[in-house]
Amino acid sequence: MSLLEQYVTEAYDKPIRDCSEQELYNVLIELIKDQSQEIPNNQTKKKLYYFSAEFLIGKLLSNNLLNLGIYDQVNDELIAQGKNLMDIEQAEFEPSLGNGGLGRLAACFVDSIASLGINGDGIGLNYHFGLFKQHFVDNQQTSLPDPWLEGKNWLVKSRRRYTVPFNKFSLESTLYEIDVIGYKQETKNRLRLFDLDSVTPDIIEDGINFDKTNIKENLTLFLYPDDSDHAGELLRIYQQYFMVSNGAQLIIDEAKDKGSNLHDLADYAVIQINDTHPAFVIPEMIRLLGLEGIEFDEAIQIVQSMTAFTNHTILAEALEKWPLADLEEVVPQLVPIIKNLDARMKAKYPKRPDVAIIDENKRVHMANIAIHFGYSVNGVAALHTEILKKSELKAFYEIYPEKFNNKTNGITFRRWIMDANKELADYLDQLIGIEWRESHNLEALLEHKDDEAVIEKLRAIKFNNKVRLNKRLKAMQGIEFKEESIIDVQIKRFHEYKRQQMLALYVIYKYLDIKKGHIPATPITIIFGGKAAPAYTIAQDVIHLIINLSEIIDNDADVNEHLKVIMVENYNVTSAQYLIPAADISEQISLASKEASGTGNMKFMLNGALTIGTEDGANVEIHELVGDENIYIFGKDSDEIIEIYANDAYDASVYYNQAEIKPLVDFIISDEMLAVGNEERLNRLFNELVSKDYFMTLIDLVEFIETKEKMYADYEDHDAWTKKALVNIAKAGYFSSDRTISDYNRDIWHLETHHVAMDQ
Ligand code: DL6
Repeated sequence: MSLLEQYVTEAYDKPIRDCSEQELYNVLIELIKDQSQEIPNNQTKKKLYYFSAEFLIGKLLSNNLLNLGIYDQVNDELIAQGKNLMDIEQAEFEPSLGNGGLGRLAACFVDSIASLGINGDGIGLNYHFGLFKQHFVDNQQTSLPDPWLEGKNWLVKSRRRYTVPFNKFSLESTLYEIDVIGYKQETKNRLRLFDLDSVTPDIIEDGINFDKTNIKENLTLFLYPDDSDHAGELLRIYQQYFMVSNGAQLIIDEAKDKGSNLHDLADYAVIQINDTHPAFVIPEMIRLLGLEGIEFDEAIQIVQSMTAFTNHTILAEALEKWPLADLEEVVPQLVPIIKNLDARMKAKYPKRPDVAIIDENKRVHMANIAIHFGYSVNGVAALHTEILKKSELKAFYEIYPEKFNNKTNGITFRRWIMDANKELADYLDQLIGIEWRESHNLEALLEHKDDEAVIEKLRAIKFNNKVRLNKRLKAMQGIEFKEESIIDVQIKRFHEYKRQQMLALYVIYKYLDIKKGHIPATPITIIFGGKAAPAYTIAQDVIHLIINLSEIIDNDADVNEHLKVIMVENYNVTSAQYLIPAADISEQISLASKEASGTGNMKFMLNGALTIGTEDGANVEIHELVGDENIYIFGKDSDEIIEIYANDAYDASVYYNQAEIKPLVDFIISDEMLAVGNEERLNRLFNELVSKDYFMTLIDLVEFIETKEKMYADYEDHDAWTKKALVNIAKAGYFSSDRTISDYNRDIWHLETHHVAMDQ
């Protein structure tokens, strides 16, 4: 009897073929958890603690089977019994513990850290309802709780509990852990998520609204609760402190268990702060070391020598600044420490208010704490790091040039090709051998660039992935597209700088052009996916515009045979795993200088989609790798955009009045649009675009349209197109997160590894 049969018999006393998908899921999760329990935790002396508000891990069933090395065995057995893993995985709820790129990066990183045999755990919070579940009503986004904890999940309750002191009360935490099984590794790591037993859904009123003042009952309900009012701001501070205080207590305990006297804590632990949300770990660790009898000056030194910071954005709004008064209200014990750190920096740099921790408005700059009192600051793509050095963090770069380094982001190939695109992965095995599964080096594929059979097979795989996506969209949203169409995808958080509104204006262009009788040679399907923050009105207006466009086009018999627009509901990691392998075109069209890196761009490339993009974030590095002929670059570059901002030289109305642009923008408030849409939302979006347009949608619009038209025309030469796709796949190896993590480890963490570092 196989292991799976044993588990099935014990749980349900019937053969595999008679079990439901749900029953098989229940059995498999237990089987995997038991197998993973057999694997010892990585016990090397020094350990990385990766602190992050988000870990967007996605479903884990397939990924864990893959990393345990039993995917094929289990899948074959299931197939023999008339079952398959993809159907079974439908029973798994996707953990909703992240928002976008930052959280997904953290998930790729924990996978790579474990797969390289590095001792490193993720530290975060166990949000019961995640970010939110997106649901469309009247062509608009609504937000609902996302109850991912229902049913069987991967969490294992630990016996560790800590007391976290707040101003008016203390809270005792519960720790849940998810095993992170590295790819074919002998040891494992953990994702450690702190929670509170008293948190309850009972206080949710409607949608995602709840009493923000009831901390004991709301603390870990949602990720990024609305902080547009005072109570919301305080709640964010409660969450952040709860995460870091628990994490810091855990670090001290684990180091002591291994024999640390805490003076040598930096020999046992290194902390990576993922963006500013966990930056309170610095004053908290100093405070805790003080309680352990370590002098203040020494505590600062210890913490500084073990803490590194990653910046993920140059948008000022995301560089958190908390009012000192809020900290007095929530965590008064941190205030004297932060004031002391601030006073030290003001004494050292008296003429540099731009590097102060507490500014003249008594706001605490979280990034500034992390930069002064950490030993490393990194950006996430070459261009991003240069922009940090030249402008956003210039003042700090002048003081601490040695702290700055770049770590271009990466993606885990285990999820983003081996799991998401099994047919392509298996075909690559046949073509270039299986070494790529460990090395992630796919360059050998280039030798097959002129092999017609290979080109044909790659196209067939792409088509099969379109069929797979179509089935899913039909099941999830009752939507179908033409499988022979060109699939053009923009999936990411909704934000004006990412310029989904520019692609929506292109849709309007194409719609009007088809109405004029210009029929595309191949039908076009343009797919959007992503959530807009509930307090971000304009981003929601853009979603509304897209859904309206989709309705107008669907109902227009002149156009619907040739153009389809789809807005994927509740876009998440699972839907990305269907969308990316099916895509022909990857939309990476942010305003240059604003996208720190992007990681979707890398996933599309790896799966053979061609990028249309600006010279922004990691697009620049993709461009360098694949060469001009295998990517479609357009628009102003980052130097030009930075200069325009510096001179306040953008006037949206000048662009709006151009003959090519005006009809497209006017269509937003046309009778046709107003017949299906909400007047207030559409007017607001129109006015924003013509009078403000802070992220310069219109500046690149004409060039964007020309580039898209060229791209669609090029698609008609299927062989030439697929050759370009092949080059993209072959060059994607650099963007493996194993390479990124090897770089972090080589330059920042200096931890033991049980895997030969990748040679790129
Ligand atoms: O570094 C991961 C990811 C980048 O790829 C994206 O370019 C960037 O937008 C994203 N940053 C954030 C910042 N969030 N906050 N707060 O998500 O990080």
